Amino acid sequence: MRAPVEHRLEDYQSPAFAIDDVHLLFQLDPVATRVTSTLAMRRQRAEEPLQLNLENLVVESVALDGIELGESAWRIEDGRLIIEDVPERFTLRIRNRINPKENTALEGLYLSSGNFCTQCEAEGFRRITPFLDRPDVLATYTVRIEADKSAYPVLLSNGNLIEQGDLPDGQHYALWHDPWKKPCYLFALVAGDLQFIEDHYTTAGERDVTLRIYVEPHNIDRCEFAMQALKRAMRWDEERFGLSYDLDVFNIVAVDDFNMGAMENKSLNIFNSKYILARPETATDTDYEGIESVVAHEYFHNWTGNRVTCRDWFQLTLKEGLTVFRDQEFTADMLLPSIKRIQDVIHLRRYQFPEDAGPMAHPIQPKSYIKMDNFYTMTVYEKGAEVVRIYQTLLGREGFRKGMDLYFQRHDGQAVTVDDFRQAMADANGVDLSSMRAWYDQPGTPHVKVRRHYDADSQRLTLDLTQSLPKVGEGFTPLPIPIRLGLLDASGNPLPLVVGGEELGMEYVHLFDTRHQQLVLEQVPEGAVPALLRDFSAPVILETDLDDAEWALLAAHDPDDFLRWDALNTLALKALMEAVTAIERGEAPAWPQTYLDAVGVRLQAALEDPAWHALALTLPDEVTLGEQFETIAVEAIHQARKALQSELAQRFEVQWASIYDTLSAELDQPYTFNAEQYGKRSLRTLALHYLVQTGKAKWIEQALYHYQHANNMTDRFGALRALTGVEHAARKTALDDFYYRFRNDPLVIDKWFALQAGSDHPHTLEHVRMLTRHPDFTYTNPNRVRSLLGVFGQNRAAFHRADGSGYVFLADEILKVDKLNPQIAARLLSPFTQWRRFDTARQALMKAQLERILQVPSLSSNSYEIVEKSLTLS
Ligand code: B3K
Ligand code: ZN
Repeated sequence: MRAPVEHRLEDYQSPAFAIDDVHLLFQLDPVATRVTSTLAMRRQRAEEPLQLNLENLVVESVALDGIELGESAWRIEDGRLIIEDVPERFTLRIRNRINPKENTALEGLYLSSGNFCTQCEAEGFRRITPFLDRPDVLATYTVRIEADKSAYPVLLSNGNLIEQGDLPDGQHYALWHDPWKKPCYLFALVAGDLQFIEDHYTTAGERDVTLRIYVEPHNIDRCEFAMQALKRAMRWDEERFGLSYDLDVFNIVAVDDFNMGAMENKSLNIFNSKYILARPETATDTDYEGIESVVAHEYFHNWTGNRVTCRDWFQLTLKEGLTVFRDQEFTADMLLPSIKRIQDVIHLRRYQFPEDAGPMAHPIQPKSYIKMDNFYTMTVYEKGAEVVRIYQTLLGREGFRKGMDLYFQRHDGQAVTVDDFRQAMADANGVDLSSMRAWYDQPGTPHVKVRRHYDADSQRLTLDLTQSLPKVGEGFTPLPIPIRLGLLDASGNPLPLVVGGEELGMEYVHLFDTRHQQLVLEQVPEGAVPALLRDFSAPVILETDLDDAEWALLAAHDPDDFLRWDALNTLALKALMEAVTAIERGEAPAWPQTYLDAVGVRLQAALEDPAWHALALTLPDEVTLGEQFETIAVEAIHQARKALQSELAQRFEVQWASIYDTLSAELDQPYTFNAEQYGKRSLRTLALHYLVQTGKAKWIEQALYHYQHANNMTDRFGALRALTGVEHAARKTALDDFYYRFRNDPLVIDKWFALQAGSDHPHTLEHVRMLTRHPDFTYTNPNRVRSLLGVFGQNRAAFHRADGSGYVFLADEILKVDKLNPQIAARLLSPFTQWRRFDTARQALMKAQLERILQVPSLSSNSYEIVEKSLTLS
């Protein structure tokens, strides 16, 4: 059995050598690209040999200070090029060869639609040329690209274009220089037959920046929204954080084959085309929102990531948690803050909480890894962003800004740690934030239990607070948990908060930072209800002793948009949990009147705030519901949710119909992506879903009509989604039409695959199996693989079929992907990691597949790490 190397945070050593300057020459060829790298190097520690990382490349020659080294002076061992004797300062020149065409892992230099592109984070640069491939080695780069001019008219790299010209034999070249020191993971190169759109942005310091988005020629009419989003992001970062762009050019390139969403390479961002290309006919509101936030996210990295980078990969959340927080704040400002917050919390609970409860749980600063790529996780990104948000909650926006200013003042041009960030926040505000360390060191979602004691005589409401961290157990270190709270009287009117004789206003943030605490609220009238964790002020699971009537009061009256949503959601969850238990006992579910009444009230008011109501009237998803149980009862959960959906559909059919009609009239206008239309479309689509759930032919026909007459993808796809849930001829009519209409549009065809893979049709497994043989399915395009196999793995009913056939199918497919693209394969494994949560029969079936995968001798170390941890950790 292999012995994969585990990298540990505690083993960190600063680099033995510095690389001050890098010159790269690329002679591009699809199967045999030549790279010549000239490195100005400097020894930083005595008596150590020089060891450069390398992977999947052929070294042809090595020269030191201009003198060719014989084969005995260097050797390749365990992924390193080792040279024993080197002086204090020297120039190293390495020539090597790589094969971009065979590179299906999409790391390093590879081809996408025949164009060259790169992905180096985290450790892909070593697949381009031997290097000190670690983020704390910062250098300036000069890059010369030579390629066939007709096949690759566009040649791009980081920084400024210095020179370009023709060469003999139909070749040409371009010379790029990036004046900013950077780690090699931010290096990028693109060469291909591309067209661009251009725009300009003038910074606060009057710098004129040329902005370009490069795409394949047939996509040139889909870039404008991304360009405008980029300009909005540039403006916002200046206004909110005083951060301006620092070069005269900013280029974005969109490619079809990309492992992640996008990459923040210095001045040459490379994007998955999914996060650039949009036209109303092909992209949904969700797609538009995604594009705006990813464009902003990558742009924001220019400061949080590039100018100040990570010392090592254990610090990833330093740049990712912070940049996600920044893009969340940006989107909140562009759309509606409370809507964005609710969306983010739904997402966190749906994807991060299960990760934090399972075998892959890790602190936002992981302490060890086998493959770093496995740690680009919801925890590092989204929980990391929540932890950054805690600083802002504790320090206020102004205090947070002071901390950011000091962080850049101290660390611009450096590779630093999460501790440096925390220290800057603390020093800028003159406070001690050392207890925040606990958020970085411990895995798992904290639980906060609240029990109330009311004393009518003294008018005191005592909140008994207990925190725990089940993932860590008894020995956990208490976390500083900010609880934003308010108080409502029995009729829902806000009450002032009085603590220790002091009036604290209508809302305040209580810092709960020990295992137990009592918070005594004074002058509290009988029947008052505390509103806890407004705005989701910390990423915790809150367990209160509020009853349904109190939740309903909060749902109706709390001034905080998030908490009102959360209260209604809690009522829905409670109703669904009882229904699951009933179904398991063989009984029919009974729906609590309090909840049904609360929904009725919301429906009356829905048109006043469509966006919020679309979120509030959507039932919790099956995964979030499953998280409420020790053992996930797949069928009962599925049935309970379906039953409640049809209950709400039938009971409120008249209201849904009226909402649908009113919004249809209001939306009879050309499509624009803005908060208002977005909200209206969401609510109208939801209404249509419920109407279709009544099972009445007239509503199915209406959905088909809606599908056929839509003037934008949001509406068309919304109707199609409603139809894929029903057994009716309209389902096939619409699906077939959709395919033929968009068969030449890969991003839309991804939706077509995803819809079928996520469907709750009883034959979904058979459909998905057939779709793997569809001419448009390919194992080499990550978007397509995710659309079919990724979505299938998330489909509770289909993947978890009781006979285990879903498990066998997905395991087989993952093994195929693993041979081509280990990073993607490792991600597809994620539904298997949850195996301990299911009934014993399913556990055995899932475990058998994990064991089978582990036996495969050629298994990638990416997949090995996930499978091995899933089997051994809980
Ligand atoms: N920093 C990149 C992610 C790179 C992933 C490498 N496996 C995208 C982002 O977070 O902006
Ligand atoms: Zn990022």
